[in-house]
Amino acid sequence: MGILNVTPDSFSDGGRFLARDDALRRAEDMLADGAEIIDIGGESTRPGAVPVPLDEELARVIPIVEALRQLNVPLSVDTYKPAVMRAALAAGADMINDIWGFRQPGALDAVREGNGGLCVMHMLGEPQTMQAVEPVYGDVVADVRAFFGERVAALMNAGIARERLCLDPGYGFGKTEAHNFALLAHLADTMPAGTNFPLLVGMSRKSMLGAATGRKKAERVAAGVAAAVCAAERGAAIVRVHDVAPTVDAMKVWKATKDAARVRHH
Ligand code: 7PJ
Repeated sequence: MGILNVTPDSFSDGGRFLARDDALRRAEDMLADGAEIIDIGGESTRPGAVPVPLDEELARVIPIVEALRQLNVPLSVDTYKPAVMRAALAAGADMINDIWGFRQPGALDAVREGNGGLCVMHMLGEPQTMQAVEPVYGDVVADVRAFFGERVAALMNAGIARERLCLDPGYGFGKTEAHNFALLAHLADTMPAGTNFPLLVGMSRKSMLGAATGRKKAERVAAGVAAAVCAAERGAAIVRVHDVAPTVDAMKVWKATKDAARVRHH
């Protein structure tokens, strides 16, 4: 899954049409690099980021969904606002990726109809304040697993088919470095007992990689690729990244190794 930010700071400030052409070109590049899903986001959810008004998020995201449909690649929209979910699905989005795990009032109703994919992410607290005080868990892996169990039940009670869901531990969203690496090391254990949902992970350029390597955001590509391999080895089905080409190369090597491991006679 290639990340396509459509926030003003991610584009040359040349107005909506330039932004649209820019986004289309970036999406095409990610497809050429091997991305199989494009995740479009109109609001930065970085720790401390200021929320974007609804009208502004719609104006950023919906024209990009419409413009990218011609690429015939699954389109995901990263939003927690029910009105954006509805508009994105109506415009042809294939998936809604919600950092709030469909907990905002109206979110379940917004996605109930249709058969779009839904990514249920774990977050402790909210983006403005989640990293302001040290996040506390009993057992972070068990707590995330319990959260997933509760959200899956809520979604299914709303009449949403389980086949539409994937789960994401939400790296960096109300977690310390130790929490993030525990959730990577024990990724498969975040799955509620007896279930087998696809797992999505997003560690690309995040602070956990900086904590492990001492590197700044722009220098975390290799660290992110290593994290993606660790996640794939532990059962991740979808890896959400900025740096598609090196990640796809790594996934090809991981897959070739996995395939060879199944062959007993050599
Ligand atoms: C995530 C996300 C993530 C999912 C962001 C960033 C912050 N969606 N949206 N998982 N992170 N599903 O990319 O640094 O980890 S925005």
